[in-house]
Amino acid sequence: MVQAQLALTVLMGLLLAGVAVWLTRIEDWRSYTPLAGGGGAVSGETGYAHEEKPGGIIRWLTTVDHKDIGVLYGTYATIAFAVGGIMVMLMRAELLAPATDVIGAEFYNSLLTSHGITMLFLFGTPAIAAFGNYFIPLLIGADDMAFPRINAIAFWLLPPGAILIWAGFFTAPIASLDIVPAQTAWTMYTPLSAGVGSGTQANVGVDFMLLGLHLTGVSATMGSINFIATIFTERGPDVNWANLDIFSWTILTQSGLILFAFPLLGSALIMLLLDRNFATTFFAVGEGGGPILWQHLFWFFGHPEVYILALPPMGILSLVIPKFSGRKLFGFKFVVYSTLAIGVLSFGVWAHHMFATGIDPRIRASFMAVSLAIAIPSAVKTFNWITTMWGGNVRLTAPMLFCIGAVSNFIIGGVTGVFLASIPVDLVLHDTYYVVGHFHYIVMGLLGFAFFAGIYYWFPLFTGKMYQKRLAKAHFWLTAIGTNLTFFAMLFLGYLGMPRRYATYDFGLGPVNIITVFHQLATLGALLIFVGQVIWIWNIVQSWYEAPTMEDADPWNLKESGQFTHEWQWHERRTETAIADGGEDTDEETAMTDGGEPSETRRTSSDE
Ligand code: HEM
Ligand SMILES: [Cu+2]
Repeated sequence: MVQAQLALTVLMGLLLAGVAVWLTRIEDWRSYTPLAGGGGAVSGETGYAHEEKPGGIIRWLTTVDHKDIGVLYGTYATIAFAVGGIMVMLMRAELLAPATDVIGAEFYNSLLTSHGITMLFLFGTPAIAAFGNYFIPLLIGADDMAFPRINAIAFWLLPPGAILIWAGFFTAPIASLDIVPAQTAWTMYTPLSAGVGSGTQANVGVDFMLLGLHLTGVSATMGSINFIATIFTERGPDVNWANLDIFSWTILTQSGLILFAFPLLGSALIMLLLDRNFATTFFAVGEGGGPILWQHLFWFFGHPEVYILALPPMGILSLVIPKFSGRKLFGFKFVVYSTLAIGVLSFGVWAHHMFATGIDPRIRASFMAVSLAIAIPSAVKTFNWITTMWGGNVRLTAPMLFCIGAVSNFIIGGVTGVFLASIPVDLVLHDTYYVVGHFHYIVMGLLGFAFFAGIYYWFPLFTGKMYQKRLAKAHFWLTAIGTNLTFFAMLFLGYLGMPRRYATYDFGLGPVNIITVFHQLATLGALLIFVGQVIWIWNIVQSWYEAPTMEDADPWNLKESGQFTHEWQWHERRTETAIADGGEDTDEETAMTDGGEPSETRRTSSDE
């Protein structure tokens, strides 16, 4: 034992020495950062600072350029989306029939836990950070984020976070390690997750997951500080509070929410880790705060978290819808006010997740009132989106289709939320599939759709190319039909009394036949969504590599309606320099090592 530890220590020492040697051998790696040589980030010329970008993998490991970091976040989020999606396909396969006959209950529980955590923490937040990093500096006319290095650190905390969160799946096959994935569900309710006593989750896999979550929380907090500092201090000379774009407003509000919510999650996670490993009794039954304390702490973070995820996608909708309606966003000011109102109110509703726990009915009623109130600013946004389209010159491009889909889904998600916010209804529907249907209408129906709207809208800016429109429409219709099939079926399942988080519904009571049909419809819908996403990936990758480069920097005819905003102006400058440079026939090889972004290469070469 001692010898093994000694050997391990020596090995780790050698590894560290190796890393140190490797770092010194990378020739002058400091010069790759924008602040080197007199502060590139504050120099007037955008692009100048990144002249010395190294090629290949080193570039991506050392980059502090906001656009590169945006790409890293985006790639990371896409991988997490795929992992979470494959997990849920296995779960849907299990639910095709009442008995547990496909993957087994324990594995189902592990997948359920990881699916939720993956989609919220490894996909949702990073996907928003991808848009934020790439576009906020362009939208507000900044050269980069306020703290480029902190930006890079925030991203690089995420891969270890994912490895820890998924650790149990890698180690489970090695029986001697005895580390299995957590089965706590994403809410990690105690006493189940406290791991004290029989029948609870004492396995080290849970500790790994908690530590991984902690890393993602630190990452999100660092990112939010960066966004706040950037939007406050790095705006270009012609950008002020009165004409700040709507997406930046939502990112600013969201960052404020993160700043108050995520540190609280971090503290709660530490308390849980202490309860698990150091015999403290914060959440112990009958002592300390008890399991209800965990629920308060978790949901004080958890409800703001749902708006942390929802506000920036709402910002994307507010930004894209006017572009394809040929007119300005209706009631811009009120959309901003409603964003701020949601931000404030979202900290006053957390106990609507705890209506069924037996908390004081008077407290419960006040949470019901605030929860109903938060529907008002949400509805203000919805009406503003609809009024913007009303009588406008609507063009049904792929981004616009996804926007309309997102608004429609959000209406169903929001209305079901209002149902759940009223105590008597919630007491019937709590912990049924109705809740699952409600929040998936929002997380898939609003967030997912808004992300796709943003991706298609900015794809020409990002790659200088156009996606294949037919495939994009196929992607939309498969996703729209699949989403509504899956999650509307879940609303019915909830009414039928199907509890959530079960691997089986072979209960021997209740209308099992009808429940089976709705579960099968939900699985069919999930399959449609899955096929849609395969088409999406194919479209993006193939168009990126093979579509011809566009010379027109205004693919959406934004100039016509006077909406050729900052980021497109930047794109136009870039396109023009590239063409003046005769850069079209850039060597394919360099384009590839540059991360498949040929226009980037051309810009750099034109700067030299
Ligand atoms: C119109 C505003 C909304 C209202 C009034 C509302 C209300 C509620 C209520 C009362 C519950 C608890 C149901 C239960 O467990 O019995 C709930 C659950 C949930 N809501 Fe909403 N909601 C709203 C919007 C949103 C948004 C925008 C999101 C996500 C971005 C969201 C995500 C969730 C999630 C994830 C859960 C389930 C948490 C869990 O137990 O795992 N909701 N909602
Ligand atoms: Cu909530």
